[in-house]
Amino acid sequence: MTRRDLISACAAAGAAMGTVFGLKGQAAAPAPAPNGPFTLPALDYPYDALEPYIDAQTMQIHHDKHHKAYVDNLNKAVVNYPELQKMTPDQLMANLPNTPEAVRTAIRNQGGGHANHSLFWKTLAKSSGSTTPKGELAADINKTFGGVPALQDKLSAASIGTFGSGWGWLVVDQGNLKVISLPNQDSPITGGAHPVMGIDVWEHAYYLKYQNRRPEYVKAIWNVWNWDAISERYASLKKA
Ligand code: MN3
Repeated sequence: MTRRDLISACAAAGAAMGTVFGLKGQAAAPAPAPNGPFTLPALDYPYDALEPYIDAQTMQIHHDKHHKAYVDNLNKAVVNYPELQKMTPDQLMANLPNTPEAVRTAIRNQGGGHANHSLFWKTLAKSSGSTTPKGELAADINKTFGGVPALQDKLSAASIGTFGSGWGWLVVDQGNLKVISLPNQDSPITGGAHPVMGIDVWEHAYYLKYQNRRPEYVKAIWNVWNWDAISERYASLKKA
């Protein structure tokens, strides 16, 4: 019997078995990913809204593929944990040390990815609205850093200097503005801080347009901040 014959014989036997068990034509697929409780938020703007600073293809893949994968994998991670299913992504991050050990790493990575990107999209905008921080955020940036250019230097340096994949963050920590860098999808919330804005320096965020030129991407992103949304977020964080 040649190899080809063997394969046909096995296929025939398989088909016969399939008929017996009523599985004819049914592909052996893994269990589908649950559709919830976490869902991919829609972008508030078209993929090309941030051109030429962040290109449309990067936005599409970043949102539709990368962020979606975090959501899908988070849903898989919580499938046996009804108490985790009821939490918001931010609550998951705050309670990470108390989550079941079996899924803690998945929650940290996938839940962090979901929380971080959900914030990220909201802090970006096409060029309309305020081009500088407003209100309390503007006042506190001046007080803490000496102005927006100084914040830009500091947050850019923290982002560019992140080794490998991670984020540079502007956070509120104990009532004070601070710039930090965190690896992977670790959330500032797990460390007790509240993210105001962050720069995603995973290569998926910039590689199609900027390749290895991370500093160019980090410089470009300062053209597309949604300062209205970031300032409002800061005001509500201060109130809370
Ligand atoms: Mn990303």
